[in-house]
Amino acid sequence: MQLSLELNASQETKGFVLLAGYALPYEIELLKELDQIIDAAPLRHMVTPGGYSMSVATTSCGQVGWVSDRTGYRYSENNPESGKQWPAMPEIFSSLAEAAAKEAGFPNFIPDACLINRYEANSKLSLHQDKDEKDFKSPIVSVSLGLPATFLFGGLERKDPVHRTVLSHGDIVVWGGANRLAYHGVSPLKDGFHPKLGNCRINLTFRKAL
Ligand code: MD3
Ligand code: FE
Repeated sequence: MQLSLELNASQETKGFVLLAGYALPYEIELLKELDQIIDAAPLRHMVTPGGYSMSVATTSCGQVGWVSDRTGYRYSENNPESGKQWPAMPEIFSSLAEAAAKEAGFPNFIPDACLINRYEANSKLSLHQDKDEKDFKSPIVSVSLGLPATFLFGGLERKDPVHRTVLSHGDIVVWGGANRLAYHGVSPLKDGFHPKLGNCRINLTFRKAL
């Protein structure tokens, strides 16, 4: 009881709940599933509506996947590259995301989409809001793997001040409530070598998109 009160208090002040190292016990299983997903639905640099190729390479698993092209951003039941459905969300992915959400005070979170982002040296994600999901009441759960990255966390308006936090291998962050629509991004990744993932960072974000 005491613990959950403290968690809620820290979520109130920082805008998110960081569960440091929460995914570490599952890293082998997560990476094995990740390999299979990437085999079936290769990572690729999607094109933005503005015509730029993203420096981050993405793929998805789950009922729907996030896609971007010249016509806009959306969730799609099929991978436009192959016409096939996205790989199913592995049980270890959904159970870990649900457990993390519960820990952060969201006991009813059931993700239907997992967006997978791969960062290499200099890959970045400019400040943006996640607004393509139908349901803003559900939190977003993010699992960081591989090289550390500086995560940028702003407010509800683009001009609001931005805070920085480093996210490392195995960290899980849960973003919900009022901060679900906060501006956020990732600073250009620094070159490096991670024993399990080599020269990249992979981020899994679990969403309720439908
Ligand atoms: C805070 N990904 O895919 S995950 C994205 O590390 C994205 O790859 C980042 O932003 C990454 O859209 C950050 C954490 C995250 C996701 C959604 C949020 C943080 C958020 C929505 C609101 C506030
Ligand atoms: Fe985002």
